[in-house]
Parts: sequence; structure tokens; C-alpha cells
Amino acid sequence: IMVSCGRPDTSKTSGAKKLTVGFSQVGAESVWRITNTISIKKAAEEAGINLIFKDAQQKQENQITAIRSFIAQKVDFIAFSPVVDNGWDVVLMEAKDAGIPVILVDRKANVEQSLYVTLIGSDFYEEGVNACKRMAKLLNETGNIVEIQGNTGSDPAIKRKKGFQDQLVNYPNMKIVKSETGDFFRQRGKEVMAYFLKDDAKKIDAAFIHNDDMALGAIEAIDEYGLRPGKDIKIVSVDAVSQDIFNAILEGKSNVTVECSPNLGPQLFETIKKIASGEKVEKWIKTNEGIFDMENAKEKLELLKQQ
Ligand code: GYE
Repeated sequence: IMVSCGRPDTSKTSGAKKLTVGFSQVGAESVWRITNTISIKKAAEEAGINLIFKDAQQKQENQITAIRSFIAQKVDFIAFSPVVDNGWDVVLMEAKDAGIPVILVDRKANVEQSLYVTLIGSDFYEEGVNACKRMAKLLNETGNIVEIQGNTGSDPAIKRKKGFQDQLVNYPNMKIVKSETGDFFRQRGKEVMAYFLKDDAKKIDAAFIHNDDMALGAIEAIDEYGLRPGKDIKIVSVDAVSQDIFNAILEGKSNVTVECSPNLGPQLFETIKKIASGEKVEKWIKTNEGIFDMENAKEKLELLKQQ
């Protein structure tokens, strides 16, 4: 991959020209996303990067427009979190033709490897696998599960679902009885859960929910329906970012959250600087993460409060 783009190498001279990075964010659907945006903006400032930040408000067409505007502005790097995984070939080819390296942040795009330098983010498949293993413990390996998915066609929704499903073969008495998207929004999570309950509440033993925001919405729906979230209906979700989910776990209203770190800013700009100075980087820079339940939620909550 050509990463120097024929621009003068200013990385070694002091008073070097600031690198300009165009970043297209998905939107502001969740606490995860908002935390991720803060991380990127703060890290850009600390790294002395000139950041052009665009919020796509959940629309792929807005991301494509943003990427085209970055190309027109001749930025040094383009970074983005693809809202869905398909449909990026043309615009990323345009970036490649312009000699601008592209970095995928958080979510992968379904494109040829030559169209991006690296992906910085989590292993969503593994998160789905871990969620299923924890669910099996909570349910003594028996029960009906409803699933609330992230936005349709997104990398985390596809892989969290697949990881969970693949793991289910080990538990023949556990099954997913319903699955709907809640788009990663809290309110949508609440609506989907209310609808599941109205349809057949007696059938639901547990919920696998693709992020904590939707889980918090679902908890409200279960409360309002008159069942006990975390007890009558066990809950496993993903993210482990907001204090609210840890409070819910400590109150016994939710059971497990599988961590997915949104703090990708520092890694993003470190990686950009490496690439700018001609260093090779890995194709996937993976994030490390844990799993939280009643046993260790308190510790993590204290850490979050200090931040
Ligand atoms: O889990 C969800 C967010 O892509 C990992 O997007 C991210 C997901 C995260 O809105 O809360």
C-alpha cells in the first residue's frame, strides 16, 4: 500500500506540517458512540492532529459525502466507522486513486483488503461467543432467548449475532425464539422488548441484547410489564461503557455486560503517525476487553466514575 501519497515526508522535521485527518462518525446513537467521539476528538488534540470531524447521523450516504469531501480537501488520512458493512467499494477506490490512506475505526467494511490500511477495533464475533457462554451459565443451559440486534447490516450486529448463534450448538436446550433490530438506540430497545412481551411474555427466559443502551431500554419495558428484569428475564448485553449498566447489574436488574472499548482515539492517531513515518502496521489492531457481572461490576463502576 502506498501511504506516503507523494507528499513530502515532514514527520522528521521539527515544526512539521500538522497532519490533517478526516473522520466520519456513524452518529450519536449510544453512550458507546458518544464516548468514542470524545476519545477521538481529545486524542486528536493531544496528538496535534488537525481533525475534520463529520457526524453522519446514521446514514451511509452522509458518510460517502463526507469521504468525498475529505478527498476534495486533500486530507492526509481518512478514518471512518462504517454504519453498515457493504457498499463502500466505489468511494474507497476514489480515496485510493487520490493516494489517501484509509483507516477503519471500530467497524469493518466488507471491501478488498487493498482499500484500507488497517482496522482498529474489537472482535465482535468473540463478544457474541462470550455472551452466549455467560447466558448458558445464567440459564443452566436451558431456556428461550429473545435477541435485540444492533443496526441491520452493521459489522457488530452481524458478528455478535453469528458468534452467539454458533456457540448455541453447544447448548441444545437453549434457543433464540425472536430476534429484531433496535438500531442500538435505547428507546428502540424498549419498544422491541415491549413488543416481544406483549406477543408472548411467558415464553421469554432471557434476552441477548447487542448493546447496553438497548438493554437499559428493555429493562424499563420489563419493569413496566410487571416482570423482574435480571430475575424473571435474564439479560446479557455488550459495551460496558456507561455507569447506568453497572448500576443496573449491581441492582440485580441486568446480569452481564461484555466489554467493547470505545476508547480508540489514542490508538488511531498513534497508528496514523506510524504510517505517516513509513512504518508498517498490522491489518487488524485489536482491542483488549473484559466481561462484567455482579462479581466485578463495582470495581469497574468506580473506575468509570473517576474518568
Ligand atoms: O456496541 C454500540 C454502538 O460499533 C461497537 O455501535 C460499536 C457499536 C456499539 O452504537 O453501542
